[in-house]
Amino acid sequence: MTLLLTGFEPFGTHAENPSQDIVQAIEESWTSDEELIVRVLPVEYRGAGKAILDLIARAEPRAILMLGLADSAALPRLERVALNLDDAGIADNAGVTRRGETIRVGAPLALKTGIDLLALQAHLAGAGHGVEISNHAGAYICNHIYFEALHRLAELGAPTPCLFVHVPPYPTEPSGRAAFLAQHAALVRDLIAVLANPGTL
Ligand code: PCA
Repeated sequence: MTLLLTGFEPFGTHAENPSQDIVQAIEESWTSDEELIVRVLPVEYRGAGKAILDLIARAEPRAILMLGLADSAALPRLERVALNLDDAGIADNAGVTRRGETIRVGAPLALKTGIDLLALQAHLAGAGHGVEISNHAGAYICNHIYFEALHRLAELGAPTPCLFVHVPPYPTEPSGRAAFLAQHAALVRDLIAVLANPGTL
């Protein structure tokens, strides 16, 4: 049984994506015996959607944590809900723009993580991590893979803990980057530990 951790490539006007650097830092420093699969996904509706479904099918992860960048975030955001909707003003990295498109016809308009986010937020606060709870992951690629993952797990009837977390952009001061990365890597390690053992909440 494995754990799955994903981040995203840069996109739009962003020359870099901290979610990519955070997951790579975790991969490089992972010492646990438990297998961790780390993937940096393309910022493409089709490519990222296919990648997450393939990973679920092949790896059968026992917990899934997905990270992406939210430009407007001041604190990491625990995303509660994924919408069955692709709708963004910017194209993806393959040049595809989607407006008002249903992801899975016949599926519910929204799906919710099974994780108790209030309990998770309190647990993380106890470990020194300030995080926000968000009810809207947007309607771009992050939301797309979150919806696809939650939908597939529901289809499978799998109780697999699955969470999307948006991280803020890097601080503008270059000197703050190392601390930002260390803080977010520590948060992600704690999140993985909880998702792998949800009874700790
Ligand atoms: N953030 C975008 C897509 C990739 C990423 O890191 C989003 O919020 O959808």
